[in-house]
Amino acid sequence: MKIDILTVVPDLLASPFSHSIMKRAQDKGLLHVQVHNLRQWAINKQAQVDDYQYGGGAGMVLMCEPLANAIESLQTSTKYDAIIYMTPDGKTLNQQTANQLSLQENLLIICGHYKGIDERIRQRFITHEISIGDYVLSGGELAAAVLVDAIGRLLPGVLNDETSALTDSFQDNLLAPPVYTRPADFRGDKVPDILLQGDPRKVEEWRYEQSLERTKMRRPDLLKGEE
Ligand code: 6GU
Repeated sequence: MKIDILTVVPDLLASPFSHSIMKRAQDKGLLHVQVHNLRQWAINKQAQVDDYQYGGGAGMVLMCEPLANAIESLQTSTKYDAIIYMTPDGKTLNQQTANQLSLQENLLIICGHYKGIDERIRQRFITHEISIGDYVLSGGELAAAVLVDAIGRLLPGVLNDETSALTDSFQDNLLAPPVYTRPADFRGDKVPDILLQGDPRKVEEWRYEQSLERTKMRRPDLLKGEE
């Protein structure tokens, strides 16, 4: 999968994909993330990409021309399956959306900044608008990093058996069960016996019960099929 990201602050996205699982995904050739600086498509020598909003009010808006030129220029070499705008008024990201997007070949992610992007760009080019939760970030970059991570780890071959996405929280609308490692006795707090006894069927059953219990207590909305 190829993911292009368009931003006015490319430095913010320099590190998130250069470590751990995202790095491995790229090293294996399963994921290719490319960050593009919107100022490459600025409208003048001042490298202008934003302007005051019509009607007045605080905050700058990313202008139509740099965005349109950037998107169209990237489209000459890539046919995008989705053009995603990261915005707090978008649809809240969940595992189902991450799963669906992980099946695509080419994604373009646009990061807003300041007050956002001109509405006409949203209507003309954007196919998906995604938020990562009900709070406001100062730009879409960190949200884009979250989205790429959530998608990237689902690509076939990225995770090995031990880190398999199949046992994640949310993958079956249940939270993950508690986990333990050595020692079996930490200051008198013991690991549940069933995990030490070596019966895989019993372990699986116990984990499922724990998942269910934890979901009932912490996220009953998930059991009702809500989001
Ligand atoms: Cl995608 N962008 C911004 N600026 N703030 C957010 C967000 C996105 N998702 C939640 N808050």
